[in-house]
Amino acid sequence: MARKPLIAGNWKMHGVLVDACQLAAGLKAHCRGLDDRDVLVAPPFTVISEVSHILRDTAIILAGQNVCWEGKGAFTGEISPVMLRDAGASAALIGHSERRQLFGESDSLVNRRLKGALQFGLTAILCIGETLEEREANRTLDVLERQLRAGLADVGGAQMSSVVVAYEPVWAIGTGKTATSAQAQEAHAFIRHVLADLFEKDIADQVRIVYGGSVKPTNIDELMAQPDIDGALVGGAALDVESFGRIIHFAS
Ligand code: G2H
Repeated sequence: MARKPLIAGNWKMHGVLVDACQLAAGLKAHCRGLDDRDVLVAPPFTVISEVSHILRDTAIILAGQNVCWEGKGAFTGEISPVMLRDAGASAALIGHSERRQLFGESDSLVNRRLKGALQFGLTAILCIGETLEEREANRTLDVLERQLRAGLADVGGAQMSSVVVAYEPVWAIGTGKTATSAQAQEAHAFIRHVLADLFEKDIADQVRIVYGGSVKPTNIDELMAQPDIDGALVGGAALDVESFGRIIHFAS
């Protein structure tokens, strides 16, 4: 089965309401008539509701940049999957390297968040990726396998239709350095191989694996030409509507 490409924009901690509204309105114009690919944006929590209103008559998917595993409760500072849905989101990024590196999120916490997202009906975008030190020590594949197996622990094959994997090498995030398309393809093929081992080949073949790390209008076409790259998770370039528009319209 052909996998529908997914281009996702992660706005990170950028912009206040006026910027978010402007970006959403611009994005809407760029996505008109595009139905052979999915477009997703992950705005800061505080503006999701307003962005959802602007995008209400489009197919653009909204995501939280993280999510708690519980529907409600005494979890100060967290946002629940129920709240995300209420604000208009249907997906959540989980385990982004900035969460892992700057906020100490462990593989087991990532797994808890992912299971919570699935339980409450969100699509979970599981982010994995190695650091520069790990790559230089030839540990890339070990790290990817560990993060995948731990992140997807106790997840059933039937739930995998609601999971997207994002491969984001930490050394390529916001640094201007992009993995070469060959490096990215190698990692994506390995991820699919691990998924086939964890579930079964048919399921692994259906999971979308997107690449993130300094994706730009100038490298998207080559990345998307790789057989196991099903889309992109874009940070910096997603804040500029023209750049993101060009990325959405990658040459297929
Ligand atoms: C990786 C990516 C988006 P950027 O974090 O998730 O950001 O495109 O700025 O490297």
